[in-house]
Amino acid sequence: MERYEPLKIEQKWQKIWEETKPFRATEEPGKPKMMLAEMFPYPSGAGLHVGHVRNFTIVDVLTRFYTQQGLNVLRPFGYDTFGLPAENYAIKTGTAPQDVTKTNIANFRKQAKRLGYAIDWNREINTSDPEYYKWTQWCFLQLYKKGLAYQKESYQWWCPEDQTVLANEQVENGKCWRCGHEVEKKKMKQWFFKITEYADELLEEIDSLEWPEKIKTMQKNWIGRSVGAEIDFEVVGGAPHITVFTTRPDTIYGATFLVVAPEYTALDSLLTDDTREKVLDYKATALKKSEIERQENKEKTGVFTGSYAINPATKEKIPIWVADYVLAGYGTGAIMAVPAMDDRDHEFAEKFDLPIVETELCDRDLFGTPKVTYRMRDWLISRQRYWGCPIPIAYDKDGNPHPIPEDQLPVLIPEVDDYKPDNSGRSALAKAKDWLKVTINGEEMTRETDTLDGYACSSWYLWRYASPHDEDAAWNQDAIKYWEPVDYYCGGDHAVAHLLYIRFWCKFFADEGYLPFREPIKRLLYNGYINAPDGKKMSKSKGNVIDPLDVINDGYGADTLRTYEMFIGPYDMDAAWDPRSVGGVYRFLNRCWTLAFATEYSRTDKTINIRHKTIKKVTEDIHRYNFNTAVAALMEYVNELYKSGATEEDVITLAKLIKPFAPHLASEMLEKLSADDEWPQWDEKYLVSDTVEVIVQINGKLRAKLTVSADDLNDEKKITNLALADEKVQKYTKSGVKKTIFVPKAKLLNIVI
Ligand code: ANZ
Repeated sequence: MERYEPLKIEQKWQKIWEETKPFRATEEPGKPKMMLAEMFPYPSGAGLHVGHVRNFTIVDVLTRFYTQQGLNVLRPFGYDTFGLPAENYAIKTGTAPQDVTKTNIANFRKQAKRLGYAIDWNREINTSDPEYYKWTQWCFLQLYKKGLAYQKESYQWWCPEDQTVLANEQVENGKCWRCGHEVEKKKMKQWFFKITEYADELLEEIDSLEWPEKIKTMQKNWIGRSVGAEIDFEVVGGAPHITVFTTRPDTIYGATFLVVAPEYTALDSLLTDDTREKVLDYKATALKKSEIERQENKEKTGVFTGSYAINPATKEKIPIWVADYVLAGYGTGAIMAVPAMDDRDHEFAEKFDLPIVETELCDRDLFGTPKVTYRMRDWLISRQRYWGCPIPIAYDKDGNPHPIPEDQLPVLIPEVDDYKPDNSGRSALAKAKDWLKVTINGEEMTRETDTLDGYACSSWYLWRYASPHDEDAAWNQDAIKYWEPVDYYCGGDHAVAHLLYIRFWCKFFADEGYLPFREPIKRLLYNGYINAPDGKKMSKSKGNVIDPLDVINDGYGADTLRTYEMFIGPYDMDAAWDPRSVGGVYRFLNRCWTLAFATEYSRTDKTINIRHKTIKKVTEDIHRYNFNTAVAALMEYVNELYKSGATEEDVITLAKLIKPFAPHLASEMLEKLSADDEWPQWDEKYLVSDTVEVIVQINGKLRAKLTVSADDLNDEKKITNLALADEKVQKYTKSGVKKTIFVPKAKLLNIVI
């Protein structure tokens, strides 16, 4: 080869890796392990985008780095394949989601291979593969057996466009996260996982994790622990009493009215013929608002129910109102309003002319019973979708749910002709008439037609990676003990939902004896987004999307793309794509190639200091995830080698250090130099920087010479202190120093006495 030809080099090494499978991982008891994974992608039809490449390359850099350091490394790969895009496409075109998924996975796999990732392709998983979702169903049944999967009738966010229920975190500003359509509230029977059972532990163990503080705080706020009391208020006229949740039971003497949420279950019992219509109108309006809107600091709204309660402290009759600033799913959905103490209540009292009474505080424990409440709700998991994991439940004649026996798993997704949900909002599974019928213990039953939230499928996939082909268990005990918990997990999304759900399942399965650890992910890297060159989000409609495969095929190659995406900025910050900088990285790799293939090596080792300095810098930077500065240090090193002349050892070191970023080029260089890829070590003795001599004059006469580090020439204070501490200087300065003048260029310090 006469010049750097990335496409040729990359093809050669990818073929070698395909054949020799160097990234296959097997348990080696006694040898230290390292497991790394990215948040597995949804394989969309559009293929990999630059965001995937950033995410995957971070994991790849760490994978190769630790492999070169001699650890037993596992880096698997998978696809999160259930979900709406494939189903919507199926509804539109009639193509089976199974087929679309297969095509998309093949494309993703090809592209990931084209990027040279060090993946153990023997551990590839796909959540819509029956071999996989059989075990998702098994997981559901374990939760069901322990009462942690249950059904409840409740108001749910409903997207009329997608015809599906949405969880709270899938509603963004009152709109569906997928399609952007305004959402509504609808009362339905739904399946939930009882994540609240683990609220305390989920909260307490956050601090032990090596996760970004930002994510830890988001999870804490999401769980939202609140310590207070529940207090019962009798209702005048015999309607059921109202229980309020308060964090300030000591303010009860100032409670001059009660407020219940519009969704309050016993609302009807509070209404009178005079108030009913007005209250129900109000309720209808309130149901259309999102919780976020209801908590915004807008003018308060509300109506009087017509009923009164008795304040157990003052024994006074106080009115009961309904208002949407009280939320249904929090606490008990009812509050005691203390307008003298609480701003929201104060505003409400002023607007509706309700009494505001200043009182003394009482003992917190006088009224009610202590109670801890969480902002987090149970996890709503049923979806009225076809393209999801079927919930393994069937109903008898009376409508009672029964689990599908484990030996009848998987409950396969039936083929249908038409993927549209039926008019009642049930998924297309309801149209598979034969499939619907099932016999359990000799009794005819009807299958559940809801499927599981995709987050259920991703709540255990990291454990499947330990033994992806196990036919007898979701995960193998020996394998999981060796490989997990995951050492590094990298993604740029799902700070709360996925990362909380997987922690919840981990704790549950640890309690059941299936996992030997209680936290699934030791270290989390939360990477930033890559934006278009104009700084805007990349999107097809704006026509500003950079296709990573174009960058490769334009001749730059995968190594340039990978190295560029690590160089683009701190990994956890958003960054804008810069085509000129891509060219710069390409030229840098070109220079590396030239050093290995078209350079006469220098025989004097003038670069020993910078070589050791670079080894240290790159090693420590990768440890601290400072991938961008590691690349910058390598660029500086190459500049220095061009200036001072490179030895063979310099170039071998360069190839080893650059291998995590540009593995094809590095492999080519190491082959040429007949060197292995073992990570190089630095020796501290070469790290001292050059020294210079500073002349010290006292009243114009030379009195001393100081030997200082060249870096210290920028530090006037340090040089002055060194001089004043010098024995020879001190002989002359006993009478005191009037002033000092330092001239760095002349390496001269003047002392006036
Ligand atoms: C009386 C009171 C007096 C309150 C006072 C606060 C201050 P956190 O800290 O967020 O848990 N509250 C209770 N349930 C509610 C609901 N479903 N919707 C809206 N507000 C609700 O807040 C708990 C406090 O928020 C509770 O304590 C209650 O008001 C209100 F000086 O009760 B407090």
